Amino acid sequence: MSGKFKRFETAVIHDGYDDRKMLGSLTPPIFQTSTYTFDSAEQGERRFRGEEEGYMYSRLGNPTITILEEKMAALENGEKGLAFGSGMAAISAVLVALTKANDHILCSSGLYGCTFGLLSMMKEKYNISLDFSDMKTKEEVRASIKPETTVIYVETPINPTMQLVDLKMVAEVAKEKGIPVVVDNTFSSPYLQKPLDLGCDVVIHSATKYIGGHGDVIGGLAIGKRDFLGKVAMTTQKDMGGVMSPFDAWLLIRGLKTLPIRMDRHCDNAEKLLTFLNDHPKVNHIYYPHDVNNPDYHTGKKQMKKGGGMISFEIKGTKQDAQRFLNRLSFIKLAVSLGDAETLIEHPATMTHAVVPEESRRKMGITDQLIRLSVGLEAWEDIWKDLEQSLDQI
Ligand code: LCS
Repeated sequence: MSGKFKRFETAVIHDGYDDRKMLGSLTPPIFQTSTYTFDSAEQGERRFRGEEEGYMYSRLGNPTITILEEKMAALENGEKGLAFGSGMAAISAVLVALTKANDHILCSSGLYGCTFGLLSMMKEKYNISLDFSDMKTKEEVRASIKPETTVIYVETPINPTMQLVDLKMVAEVAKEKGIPVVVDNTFSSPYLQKPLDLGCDVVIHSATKYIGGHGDVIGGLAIGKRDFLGKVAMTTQKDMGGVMSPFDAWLLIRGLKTLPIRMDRHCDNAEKLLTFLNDHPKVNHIYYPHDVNNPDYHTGKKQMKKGGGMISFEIKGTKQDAQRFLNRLSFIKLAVSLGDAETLIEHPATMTHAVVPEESRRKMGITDQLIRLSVGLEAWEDIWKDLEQSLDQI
């Protein structure tokens, strides 16, 4: 851990915050201010020149947000964190900072729908070329790298197919060529997986998910080297302006305190459900990182502390059968997003990944029968009872 505390459970609560500097306030104050006063014109000049530390304007920095950024940097073992108004704001700020017209981006074989949308827009507007690779071996990664490759962008586990990419292996190949590896760590959170420790360069989170954990915030984070994120802060973050609100930072700091406890429960519930789903005659394929039948099982065991709270599976039948199954659930919520206390379920082909053209969707393995389950914190017996009664009706 790069912060004060070695153990995750302590760091998540205490790192990044010093109550002595905040009049003894146990919880961080919300600095609900847009701007900051200067003692003198000269001080204002020094701050804008970067010669003196201090706040100037909340798009350029805010003390509540700084607490969240420092906490996340400590948890991911990074030098610096930056908070954004959404996961997509974080992804776009990082990718625009790392590319220029005519560059090439090498991506994992699947991506969250809006990330795919963003990259498609960059391709169309700036002639940035894209390749998607399974990244199963060093040779496969090397073969996909071009002289104009400036970023390797990886999701693992991949939303929603749960395929995995060996981050250490990809980072080793990228190092040979001096190409930065950006990893979307949303599905794992730093509690389960630490891409920077495996040699990757930038970690991204949709903080909307496990970091917040309560379904009440949209937010994003990027963590990495001080130099690079300092550059992002003063260019694509400052000038495109996708910043977080202080109140949302406060909610995320609060959510983070229970991340290890929540994550343990998400994972334990998922492992229980896996067994029952495996045995149900209406369930076809199951995709889960720590499932022994998963072809990426060894990668999952190597780089993820536990299997996570996300399970995808295919319904035996048609698209209509999959939709009927979703419609007949009782307390499980039919909703996109993930990582909340409530169990959420969705249909990727028509919801989160509807923007991906059908052919690309098929290549990614997103069929009309695929269901994505974000396992919540309820009693697993109740979650299974609800899934089972609906599966039995197909
Ligand atoms: N990265 C991943 C892996 C995601 O799953 C999402 C959102 C994002 C980035 C974008 O984050 P946002 O801007 O929404 O904070 N994923 C969603 C999903 O699977 N269902 O609804 C949103």
